[in-house]
Amino acid sequence: MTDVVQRIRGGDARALGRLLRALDDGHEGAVETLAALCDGRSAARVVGLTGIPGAGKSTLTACLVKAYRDRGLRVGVVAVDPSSPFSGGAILGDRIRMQAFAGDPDVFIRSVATRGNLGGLTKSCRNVVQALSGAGFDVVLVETVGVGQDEVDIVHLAETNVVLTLPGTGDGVQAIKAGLLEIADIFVVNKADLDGTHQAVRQLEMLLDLEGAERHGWTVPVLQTVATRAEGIDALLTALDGHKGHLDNTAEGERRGRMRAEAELREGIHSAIEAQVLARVGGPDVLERWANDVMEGRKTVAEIVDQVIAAPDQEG
Ligand SMILES: Nc1nc2c(ncn2[C@@H]2O[C@H](COP(=O)(O)OP(=O)(O)OP(=O)(O)O)[C@@H](O)[C@H]2O)c(=O)[nH]1
Ligand SMILES: [Mg+2]
Repeated sequence: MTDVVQRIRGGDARALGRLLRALDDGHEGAVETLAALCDGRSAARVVGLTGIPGAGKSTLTACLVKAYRDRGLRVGVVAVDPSSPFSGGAILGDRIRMQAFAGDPDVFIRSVATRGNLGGLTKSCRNVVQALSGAGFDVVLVETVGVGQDEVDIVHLAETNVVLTLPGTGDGVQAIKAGLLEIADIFVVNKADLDGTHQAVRQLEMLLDLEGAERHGWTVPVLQTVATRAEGIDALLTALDGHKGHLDNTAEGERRGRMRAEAELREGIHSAIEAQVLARVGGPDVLERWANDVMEGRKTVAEIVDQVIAAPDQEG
């Protein structure tokens, strides 16, 4: 076992942070270190928190961190792009909220940015989730806004997905439009201190009824929380435990595990082939030149793709 692996398992947060950076930067040996770290380790419980901007995901995440810490569990948090243009300044709020856990070696928080993430957002998040598992964290909470394909992919990293909405202005429906109805294992109407909570809950329950509330033997509950006052957290934990039990005791857990493995394989193959093909035609820099060709109408994307696929191996 390498020194790094030993240090990370021993709770060295800096070593863990360095490994995560090395993975993002594609440093040599990083993938092997991750594999060694995860070797023989049981996977962490991964819970996704998704919902429209400002629904209270970060506030609720902080509540869950505290609740799991009270159970004596080690908790990791992956926040996808907390600096999203929607949230305007929310990152400061996140910092303040998470300050409560500063200095707690059993809480590890990592932000993953959407922009400038060449290796792919999902891959980057998966690396963090896996590294946290290997490092011995019991629970990993993944916060994402859940809009756009990348983020919808990310929700598949979690075993259980909590979808947040908030009362009023038809936002509940908005979340569903964003394709979140299908991925919700638990619905939470947060900000239940505001007017319209009851309607929002009813609206969601009706939508779930319409699509047949039973999914592989699981009935999606619609809960209410006031994250700023840590209200409703016990019921949420109970629902999370219930869903975990459902996954463990039915074929659903295995089905989802297989789906996750399949997605990871597809992604791995995709990036390996891309790297191979680009290396054959002279490296990733050619993309810029080709993009210009497309922009200026010299070639179509289809023509370039055909040409790339047909290109012979370069010597050396
Ligand atoms: N009234 C009320 N406000 C809340 C509640 N939960 C969170 N808030 C407030 O709502 C705002 C947004 O909360 P966040 O936790 O940052 O929401 P978020 O979903 O993480 O937001 P983004 O990450 O920007 O998408 C903050 O000002 C919170 O204090 C709640 O239960 N009731
Ligand atoms: Mg947030």
